[in-house]
Amino acid sequence: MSAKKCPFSEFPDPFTAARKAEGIREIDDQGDPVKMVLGHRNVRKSAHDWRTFQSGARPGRIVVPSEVNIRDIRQIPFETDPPEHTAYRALVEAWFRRPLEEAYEAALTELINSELNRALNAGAMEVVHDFALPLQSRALTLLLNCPRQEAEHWIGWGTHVFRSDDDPLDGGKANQLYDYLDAEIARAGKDPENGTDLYAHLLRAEYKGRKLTIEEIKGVMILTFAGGRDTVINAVTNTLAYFAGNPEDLTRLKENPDLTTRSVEELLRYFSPLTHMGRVATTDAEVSGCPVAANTRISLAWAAANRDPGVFENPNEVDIERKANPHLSFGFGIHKCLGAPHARQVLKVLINALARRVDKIEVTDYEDNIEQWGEFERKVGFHRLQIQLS
Ligand code: EMZ
Repeated sequence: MSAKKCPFSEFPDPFTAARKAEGIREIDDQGDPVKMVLGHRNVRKSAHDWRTFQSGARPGRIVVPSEVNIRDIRQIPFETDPPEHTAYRALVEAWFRRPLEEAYEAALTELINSELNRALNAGAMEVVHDFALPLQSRALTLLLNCPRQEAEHWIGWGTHVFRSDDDPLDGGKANQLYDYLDAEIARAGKDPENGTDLYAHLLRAEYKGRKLTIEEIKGVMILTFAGGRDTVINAVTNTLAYFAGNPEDLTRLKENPDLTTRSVEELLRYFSPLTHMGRVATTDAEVSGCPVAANTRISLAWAAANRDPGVFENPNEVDIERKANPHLSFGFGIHKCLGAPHARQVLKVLINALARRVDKIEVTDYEDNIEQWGEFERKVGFHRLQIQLS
């Protein structure tokens, strides 16, 4: 759809040839290989088959890069399987759908508008650290239903809770989140009956006829902090880069705000903020004609599936009016992203605010964030995106 091509707003698909050839490709991850599943159909099929491809192996093992060496707390419900998964998920499902309520959307709109005021007043800014990170952190206070002020503390943790600039697996860094959560759970534990935040909600919850343990509560909270951090930051940053490179689409949204919902889905498909997520085979299996041995890992490459030409016409083009859009950016099956309603609202409100209030976004400098997965190099976002806004 977009006529003009700008290098900064392009997110090329590195999987085209391998997806077409075998549809699966093995990569090494710290000596524990992963077979990346690349085609839309097989990604969905494997995600659906939770009996064969499990999530509740050792904590950290389904994440790629594996986090087994830096944490032993199970993230919940993410690293569990049925029947536990079903029961855990039931405890948090309604809470994570609160973003769809009117009052939540109104608060998010106020929040995002004030972030945008700040940006417009400044004129120039670095999007990743000065816009996306504070926006993600402050918006998260709505999901936790905790004081906005808490975010100031989280902003200091940077764009990822388990990764730092020089260490992609920073166990020491994880401890600051864990210590913070211990203190917050203890605080909420003083008056769980009257608390209105997510901690109090979890402290009151009944799991199979008993209260959750502190370890379980921590498991849910770690996921809440970690799962939607770099992903949302990338989605927000990439959205600004996209409209900088494709101003005609911002104009179309100004003229037709009804396109917002479809734009959100299409940008999510195109950006695929989470490249893939692993599973561990419980038995010898076969995917895309390739044997997968018991106790080895596959990964469900959402990003590759989202560019499958068998499912998406012109998969490498952004079409903000794209109709059928069965993208897998939030995963698929029973583990489908819990934070999706929140993330979708953030993008919807952001795009609305940009369309109403911004005339021009100009990129003055940038540094791509390129992930390396075996032979594949994938741009997932930016380390730095300097823009001018008016
Ligand atoms: C895990 C993961 C969840 C993991 C949906 O993704 O996000 C990653 O960023 C974290 O490192 O621990 O929470």
